[in-house]
Amino acid sequence: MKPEYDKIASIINEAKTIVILQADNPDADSLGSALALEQILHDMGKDPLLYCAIDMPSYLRYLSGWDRVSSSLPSHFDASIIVDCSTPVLLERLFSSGRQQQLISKPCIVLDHHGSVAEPISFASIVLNDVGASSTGELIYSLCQAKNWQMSVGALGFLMTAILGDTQGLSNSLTVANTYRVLADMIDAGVDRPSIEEARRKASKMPEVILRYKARLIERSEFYIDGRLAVVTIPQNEINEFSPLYNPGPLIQNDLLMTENVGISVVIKSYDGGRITAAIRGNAPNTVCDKLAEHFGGGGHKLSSGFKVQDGRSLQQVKSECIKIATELLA
Ligand SMILES: [Mn+2]
Repeated sequence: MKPEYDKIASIINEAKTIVILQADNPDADSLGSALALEQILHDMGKDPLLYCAIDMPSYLRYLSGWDRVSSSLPSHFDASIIVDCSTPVLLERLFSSGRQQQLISKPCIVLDHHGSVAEPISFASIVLNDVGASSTGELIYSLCQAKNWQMSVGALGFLMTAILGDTQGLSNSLTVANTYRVLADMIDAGVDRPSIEEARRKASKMPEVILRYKARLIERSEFYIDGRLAVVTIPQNEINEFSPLYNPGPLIQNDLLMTENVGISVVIKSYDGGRITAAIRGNAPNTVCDKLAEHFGGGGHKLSSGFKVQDGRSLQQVKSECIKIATELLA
């Protein structure tokens, strides 16, 4: 049993209303984990509430309950659980709203699997951040198992969705032996994996306009370092037009990684007002994504990471810096 489990259990035991927070980059792992925890806590007699500053993207709305996620922090709660995030950088919207004081003043549990971060959540009462878990979903499963907390078939389905999201259907290197064991246990417990997979596939289908947009992204992909680094930049007007329909990163990033020689792909989004974000993905053995992101104050995994810059550096500067640092890291 992990040493953090008892502290987590005591915070939950003493609380009645518990808010579950997702960071400003919700995905299937964070939403699946949040919805699973909502059920698990409800079954324990608690009053769980869901928060995320960002509207749930359309491709996650196949998870029933997504519409219970509120973009405003509840006015009263006894404790909080932050899922799939260990850095305040990704909770920027909450901090800029000025509502963080309430979060800071109550017991706060962090459940994550991203490993070391440049800036940890200083006000967390307990951090369970296990890089050995494929996903926050898998980490929550292990926690509940160890503590004998009841997981309904519905909660297990959400946890399975979380795991399948981060591991891309058990296909990427986040998948560890325990991930298969957990999935097998979930299927034994009655989770219908084919229907979860089908729901995810259906929600991932793109409108025709997105297929055509994908062609444009492919057309303007840039390749550097003898084809080992692929870069696509996305301006604000395209974020406005296409992001609500489909996340441009996943739309193009796998194809970039399936291009011969490409070791790292970077999708850079450039927002009005100077904010620049980047999603970085890698092919083994080019396991330097976390290091590239850390250079810009971001973080993540060896094969999947991201960063955000808003210190006045231009898109061109960020791109040049990316190429320079990637050259060093890949050398
Ligand atoms: Mn995750």
